[in-house]
Amino acid sequence: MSALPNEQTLAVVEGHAGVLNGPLALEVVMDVAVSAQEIKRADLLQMYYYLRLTRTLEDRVTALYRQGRIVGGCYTSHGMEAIAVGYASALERDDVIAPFHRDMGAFLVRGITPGEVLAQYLGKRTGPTNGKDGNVHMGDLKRGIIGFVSHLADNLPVATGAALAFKIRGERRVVFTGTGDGGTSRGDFHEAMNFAAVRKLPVVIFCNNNQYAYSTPVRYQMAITDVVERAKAYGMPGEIVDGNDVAAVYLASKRAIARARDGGGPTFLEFKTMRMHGHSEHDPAKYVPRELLEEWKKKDPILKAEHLLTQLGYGDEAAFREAGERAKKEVEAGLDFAERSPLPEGPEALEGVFAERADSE
Ligand SMILES: Cc1ncc(C[n+]2csc(CCOP(=O)(O)OP(=O)(O)O)c2C)c(N)n1
Repeated sequence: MSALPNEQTLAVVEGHAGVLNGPLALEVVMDVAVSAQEIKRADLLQMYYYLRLTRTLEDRVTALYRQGRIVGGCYTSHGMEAIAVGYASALERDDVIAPFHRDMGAFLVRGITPGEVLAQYLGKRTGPTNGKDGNVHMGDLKRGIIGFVSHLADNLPVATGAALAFKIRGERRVVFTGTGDGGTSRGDFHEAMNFAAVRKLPVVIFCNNNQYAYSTPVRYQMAITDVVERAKAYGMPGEIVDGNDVAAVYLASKRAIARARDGGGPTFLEFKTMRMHGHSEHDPAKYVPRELLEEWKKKDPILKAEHLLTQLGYGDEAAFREAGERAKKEVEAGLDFAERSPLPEGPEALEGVFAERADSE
C-alpha cells in the first residue's frame, strides 16, 4: 500500500482485514475524521458541486419516472453520490472508467451533460446511445467511459481487458471499475480479481457496499462482514473507505490510482455506504428497516461535504445555496434540451449495431 497522507486516514486493511471485522467495523470506519487538507480548495468545491448536480439530476429523473415519462427503469445513487464523484475526480483525463449502475456522478464528472443524460432517459437521439438503450446503460469512449454492461460484474472482465491493453502498450493509463456487494458474489467478479492480481494490471476495482442487493442483505450474500476480505484471497491489497465522505473516497482512489499507474498492480476499495432508495424507483424497499435509513440519513454525503467544507473554511451556507441553484439551472436547461431533441427514426435502430439477423431486410 502506498504511503498514507497522515495518521487520520481511514483504517487500511492490507492482509489483516480481521482488524475491522464485526459490528464495530462500520462505526470505526465512519467515525474516523478524514483530513482533506491536502485536497485543493477548488477541487473539493468542484466535487461538492458534482454531488449537488448528481442529486438534482437524479431527483429530476425520478420525478419524470413517476410521471411515466421515462423509457424503462430508474436506478439512482441517492445517498451514495460521493463514491462516483470522488473516484472520477481522482482520475486523469486519459484514464478510463467502466462504471456501475449507481455511478451517475462519474458520468457527469467525465463530461456527459445532464442534457445528454435526460435525453438518454427520454429515449432521444441526442443521448449517448442515440435512443437505443435506456437509463444508465450508456458509455462514451471519447470521454473514457466504457459502456455499462447490464449483467452484473460483467464490466470487470472488460475493464481488466482494457487494463491489460494499457500494460501491453506501455501506456501509463489506469482503469477504474466496480460493482455492488451483490455483484461480488458473481463468478466474473472473481475471475477479474484473480486475473488483475496475477498480471499486476493497472486497474482499481471497487465495491459499493450499500448493504443490499435488491432485497438481499449482505449477511445472506456472504459469510464475511467486510467485502474487502475477498481481495486477500487474490493477493490484492484492499482498503475500507467511508463511501459517504467524498474526500475519503477521493484520497483512497488517488492512492490506488497512483499505485496502479506506477506498476504496483490493482487495489480493491470497499466503499461502505447505504442504498437510501429502493433497488429501482418502482421498489418501496419495505424490507429495509426504517431505523437503518434514519441512521444513514445523518451521514448523507452532501451534509458530510458541507460539514467538511465549513470546517476547512472553504465554503459557507451562501456558497452551498449558490451551488444548489447552479445545479438546478443546469438540470432544467438539460431537460429543455432533451425535450426539444428528436426521437430516433426507425432505420437508425440498425446504425452502430454490431450484429443483426442474417434474414433482416
Ligand atoms: C447477472 C445478473 N443477475 C441479476 C441482475 C438483475 N439485477 C440488477 S442489479 C441487481 C442487484 C445488484 O445488487 P448489488 O450488486 O449489491 O448492487 P446495488 O444495486 O445494491 O448497488 C440485480 C439482481 C443482473 N443485472 N445481472
